[in-house]
Amino acid sequence: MPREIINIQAGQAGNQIGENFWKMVLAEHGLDHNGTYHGTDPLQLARVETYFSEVNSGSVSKYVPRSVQIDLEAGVCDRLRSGPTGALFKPDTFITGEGGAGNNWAKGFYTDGAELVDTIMDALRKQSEPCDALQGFQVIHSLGGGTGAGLGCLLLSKLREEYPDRMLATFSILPSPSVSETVVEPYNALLSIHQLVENSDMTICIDNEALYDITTRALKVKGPTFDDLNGMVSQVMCGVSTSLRFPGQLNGDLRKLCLNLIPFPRLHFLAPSYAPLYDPKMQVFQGISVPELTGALFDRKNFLVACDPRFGRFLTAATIFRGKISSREAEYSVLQLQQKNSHLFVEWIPDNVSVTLCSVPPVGHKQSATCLANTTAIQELFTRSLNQFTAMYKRHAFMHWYTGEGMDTMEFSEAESNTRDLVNEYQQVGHVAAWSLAASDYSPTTVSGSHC
Ligand SMILES: Nc1nc2c(ncn2[C@@H]2O[C@H](COP(=O)(O)OP(=O)(O)OP(=O)(O)O)[C@@H](O)[C@H]2O)c(=O)[nH]1
Ligand SMILES: [Mg+2]
Repeated sequence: MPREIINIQAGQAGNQIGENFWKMVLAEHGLDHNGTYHGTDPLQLARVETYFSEVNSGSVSKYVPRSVQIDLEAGVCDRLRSGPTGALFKPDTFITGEGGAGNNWAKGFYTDGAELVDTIMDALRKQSEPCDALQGFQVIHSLGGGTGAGLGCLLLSKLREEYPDRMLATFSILPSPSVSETVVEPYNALLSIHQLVENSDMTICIDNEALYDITTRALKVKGPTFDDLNGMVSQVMCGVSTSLRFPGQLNGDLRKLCLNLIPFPRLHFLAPSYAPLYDPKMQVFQGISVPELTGALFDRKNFLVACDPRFGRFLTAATIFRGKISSREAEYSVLQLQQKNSHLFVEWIPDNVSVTLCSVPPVGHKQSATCLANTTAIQELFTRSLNQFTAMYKRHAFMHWYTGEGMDTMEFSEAESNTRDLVNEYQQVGHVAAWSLAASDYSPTTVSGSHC
């Protein structure tokens, strides 16, 4: 019986990343841009219904993404509709407004977004009704703008109300000054984190700062575009969802993934990592062993969040290896890495790193590995956002844009103190203060030639 996930992509980042994600998922499942199957491997169709509904028109089956595309302006969705995958989506799953939220979280959450939210919930109901066993929803959005962040969070709270027993997962893009210069992004990000603490079960944090570093340093892209950053995000999304989309011994679903990764409900912000990372021109010269892949997964340079895992502790982690890799070898190399770096893993959760294998590699690669880490080092990300937020908020700069949409300044103070509490909670459970760990204490398996 299929266990379905409904995808929601909101705002510019959400829709642009979504487009890239669907292209990659189509290729992995042997589907063309219209959703018609041309593959040869039965594994490709075994669990395809996690993300696609099968529609029979005449003698041909078409696989249609179970997805809703929303934005408060029409431009990005129009581009998506007229792009190579435009015919893939059901036309009535595009829901757009007109003016955009203009980077104002309050417009997305309280005013313009609130006007559109019932229409969106109707569209989601239409998607959920035919499902056999809906696992839950995944939202792709940025936290720096008005639509993906404000309306995205409003939708999460509505989904929580209407589907209290379904999982809510988010792929959330955190803003970075290296990529965008919109001044109010720290406000939008913190207001979103405040909501995500309560209304998401699992938030996979993707930091534009880290994406920018990876694409320029490891992938050697000069002046990366959003398309370059989004390629990286999609690879990680495909890696993370592997065990949901292909059969395997764990027969994974979102609930199991969350159960194993999240020991405390508020601490559900995960840092993903990916390996191998290298300049595509160098691909033919690269060979990588399983211990090297494992070492790279736990290396700071491979994390999609700009934080240093050596300055925190891993509460839990889930590793997913793809390609022809033996489970014994993968499990052994993960265990070895843990033993060598035992001070970085909390001792009070035994076996806190899970290993999943999938024989289907990403298209064009022989092997890859993805990790989702629940590391206390992620507090660096929140501290960075908090500092930027506080610098402006103590002067009440730009506040009139938000209060003009009917927002109360109290909500800003609450967002600030909730995030500060979150940082403290990570510090408490991590127990090892950053200063007590010298960088030289960390010795991941040596990685040579696999990444920069
Ligand atoms: N990685 C990535 N980040 C993006 C992309 N597009 C925008 N961003 C980032 O997202 C933030 C801005 O959010 P957008 O997604 O553009 O905003 P929106 O949700 O459309 O909201 P409004 O335009 O304000 O209605 C900034 O931090 C950008 O750097 C993208 O395609 N990929
Ligand atoms: Mg926009």
